[in-house]
Amino acid sequence: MKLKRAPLALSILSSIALLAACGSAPEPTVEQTPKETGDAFVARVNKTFADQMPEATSAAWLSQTYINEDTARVSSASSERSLTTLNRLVEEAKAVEGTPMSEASQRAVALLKLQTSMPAPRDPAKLKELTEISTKLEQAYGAGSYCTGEGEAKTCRDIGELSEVLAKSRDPQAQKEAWEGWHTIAKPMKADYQRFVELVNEGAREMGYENAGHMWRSGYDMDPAAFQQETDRLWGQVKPLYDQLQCYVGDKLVAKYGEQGKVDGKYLPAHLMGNLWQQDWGNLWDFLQPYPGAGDLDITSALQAQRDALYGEKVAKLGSGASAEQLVGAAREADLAHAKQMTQLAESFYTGLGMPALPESFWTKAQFIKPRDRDVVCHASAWQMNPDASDVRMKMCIKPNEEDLTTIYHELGHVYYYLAYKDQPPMFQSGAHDGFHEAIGDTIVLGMTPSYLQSIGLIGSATVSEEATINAQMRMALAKVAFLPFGLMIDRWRWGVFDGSIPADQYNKAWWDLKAKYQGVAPASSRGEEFFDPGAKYHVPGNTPYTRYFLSHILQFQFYKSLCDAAGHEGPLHTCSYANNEAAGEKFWAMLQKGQSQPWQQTMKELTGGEQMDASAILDYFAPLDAWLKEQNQGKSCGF
Ligand code: X8Z
Ligand code: ZN
Repeated sequence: MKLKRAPLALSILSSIALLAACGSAPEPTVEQTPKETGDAFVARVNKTFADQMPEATSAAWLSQTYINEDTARVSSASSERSLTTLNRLVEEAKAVEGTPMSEASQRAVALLKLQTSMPAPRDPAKLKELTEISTKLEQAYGAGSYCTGEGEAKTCRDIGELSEVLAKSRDPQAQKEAWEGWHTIAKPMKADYQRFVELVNEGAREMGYENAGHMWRSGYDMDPAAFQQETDRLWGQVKPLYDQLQCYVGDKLVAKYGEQGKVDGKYLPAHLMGNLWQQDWGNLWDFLQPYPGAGDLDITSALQAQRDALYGEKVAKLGSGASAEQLVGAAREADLAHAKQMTQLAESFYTGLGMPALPESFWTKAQFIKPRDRDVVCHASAWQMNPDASDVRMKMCIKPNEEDLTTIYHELGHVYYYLAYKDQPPMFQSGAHDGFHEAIGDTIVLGMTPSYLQSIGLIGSATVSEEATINAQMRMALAKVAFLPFGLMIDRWRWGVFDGSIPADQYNKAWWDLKAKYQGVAPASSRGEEFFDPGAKYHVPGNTPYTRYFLSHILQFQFYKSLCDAAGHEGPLHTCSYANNEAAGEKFWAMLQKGQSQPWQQTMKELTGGEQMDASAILDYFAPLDAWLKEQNQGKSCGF
């Protein structure tokens, strides 16, 4: 995740270089106060962002890794300063708009207003209120836990523990309780969120947008209305594949749970999907795998066994007289050592492509596992702390399972983007668009074929058979295809909230209408307006735009295909691994280095040869599974 776009930055030197590159500005006459040229203005903006960045990122890091009132105060104050500065610069930019300046400066000026996803009102009191609400919402999510019982008997479970129930328990009652339990944390957020919407809309309007959603859609080097249509077009391309998967899975749920396996005979029940938000169905592998035993893909068991072995070694060293406290300490040490080991594994994929090793400070400053002594935001994120990217971090609460392993690859994708574009001026230190940023690590994950997994010792053997292929495809589809409509619906909801077509007294109804429409998912019992279910998903209280993930799930297959071409792969797309291929690595790195310095269409062209986002690569990849699903679903009543 990109930071809440606390402005990014680079060095003063590069700002001066930018200044020297200009030359088209008119000489000021003697009588006039010298007017700042567009190029000089952009250089000043870059320097301002560079100067602010370390303090702003440290304040945000603290408020997410030590949740308390003090860090909330410091973080809100810091974001108040950054947003006030941004508003001032946006105002000052008007003086240079339309005057002669370099192409790069023109682009920078056009991008200035989009430096935050939280446009703030000019009124200082409202701006302050907005930063406080935003910190409060994010910390409330991070500290969220579900408690039952009273007094001595009171027990609380956090997001990790509740997620574990959905992943592992197959008792519908226990799953429903865990799912509903987590959603209780969001109820108190509703009033704050409503106010948040009013405030960001005011900020967006003052910057010349219709509302905050319109502003979000304006960040794609194309007309915002055309962008919205683009997302519809892409969804139209992949929907038939999703529908097949939804039908197959619904059937399996009914086979497992009987009538409770579907809601109203067609929807997937929200609490039975192995994930709090039904965005990834991989945890249901035990009863969804097409051919049990065809190809061993149980990565979670392998990781768990590695971690347990580390723990065993530490316990053995302690000897038979170890105290309970020492054993707890040994478990913590094993958790941390193993989490770092998982991260090194991910790093080795990147270095295998010729990319640099992570800086030493990454290993001491990142948060790998959940601290025991305080609340933190466990939702995974990657951080560029300073303009020269000498301090880059990841923040996770890693557990030894497949989902977290792939999330590490995802986060390192962000980190490698930071490292690659560090020499761009601050204004261009960003993804070609936000979907690109989200797609990097996932493109790496697509290169983790069964034979690669075998080569790194995570699976015993990479079976080659048609059945093993379908198994491997299903494993990928439960993560990637299941995600697609979820990636779309979150911002369909927020765009409606921001433009007023979803009023506050219909927040929850609209949420579930969209979940039904796009995902074919429904809650087991009714969720009225007393709930605020959107708040139970990090990106809503965290105010992270979400369409980026939908785009990423299309783009990563396009990127994968290009890297496979660069690696000289022949044969079906899904069999390609470009691991350790330096030609693929060079092509990837060249794209990352461009950052946001040019329209994404150009960057796309340089990597893929085309200028459009397009779903043909993902469809090509899943062609074997698609054919198989159609056969399985024949004669069944599909559709929702
Ligand atoms: O939020 C994330 C990353 C951080 S950018 C862990 N993702 C989305 C989510 O968890 O909802 C990655 C996939 C989708
Ligand atoms: Zn991400």
